Amino acid sequence: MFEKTFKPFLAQHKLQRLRDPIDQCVAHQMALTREKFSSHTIDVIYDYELHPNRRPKVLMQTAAHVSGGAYYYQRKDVERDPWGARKIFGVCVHPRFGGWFAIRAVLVFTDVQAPGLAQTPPIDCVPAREDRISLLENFNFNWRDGKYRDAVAAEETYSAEQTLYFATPPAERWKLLELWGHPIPPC
Ligand code: B12
Repeated sequence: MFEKTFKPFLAQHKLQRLRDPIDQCVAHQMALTREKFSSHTIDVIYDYELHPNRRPKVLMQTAAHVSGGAYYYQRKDVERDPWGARKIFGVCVHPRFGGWFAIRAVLVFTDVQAPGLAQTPPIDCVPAREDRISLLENFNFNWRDGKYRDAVAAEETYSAEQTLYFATPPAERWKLLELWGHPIPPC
C-alpha cells in the first residue's frame, strides 16, 4: 500500500492541506475501483465515518470477518478468559499479512442480490487459546510496539519508512512528507 500506492499518489496528485493524505489516497483508489464497476451502484463507506450519534458507520473488523477477509478475534473467542472486568478490544489477523494492514473502506454493491452465494469463512490462523490471549493482550496493552502484528509470520510487513510514517503523530506527518520531497500544500 505505502510504496506501491501512497508514494506514487503523492508524486502524481496535488494534496489538500486540510485532509489526511492517506485518506485522500484511499478515496482516490476507491474512485478508481468504482470506475472499474461502473455498471453497478456502489456505496463506499470509510473506516472513519460516523453517524450523528458518533457511532461508526461500519464496523470494519466485523466486515472483514464476515466477508472472509481476516479473522476477527474477540474476547469471546477465548474460553475462560483471564481479564475479569477489563475492557478488551478485538483484533483482526490476516493469514498472509498478520496484523500488517488497516481496513480502510467497505464497498457495498447495493444493486447486487446473490441469495445463493456461499459465505467464505475467514481463515482461523490463531487457533490456540494461549496464542489468542497473547494476541489480544498485545493489541490492547502494548499496541504501540506492534507485536500483535506478528501473531502469524507475515509474508510482508511495513517498510521502515511506512512504520515511521504511522508512528508519527498525524499533525507532524506533513513535515515528514516534505522531508521526502513532497511540498506541503498551502492552507
Ligand atoms: C473506535 C475505535 C477505536 C477506539 C475504541 C476501540 C474499540 N474497538 O471500540 C480506540 C481509540 C481505543 C482505538 C484504538 C486502537 N485502534 Co481502533 N478503531 C476504532 C474504530 C473507528 C471503531 C471501532 C468500534 O467502535 N467498535 C465498536 C465495538 C462495539 O465493536 P465490537 O467490539 O467489534 O463489537 C461488535 C462485534 O462484536 C459484533 N459481533 C457480535 N457478535 C459477533 C460475532 C462475530 C463472528 C463477528 C465477526 C462480529 C460479532 O457486534 C458488536 C457490535 O454490536 C475502528 C474502525 C471501524 N470503523 O471499525 C478502528 C480499528 C478497530 N482500530 C484499529 C487499530 C489498529 C487501533 C489501534 C492499534 C491504534 C491504531 N489506529 O493504530 C488502537 C488499539 C487498541 C488499543 N489498545 O487502544 C484497527 C484494527 C485493525 C485490526 N487488525 O483489527 C481498526 C479496524 C481501524 C482500521 N482502519 O483498520 N480504536
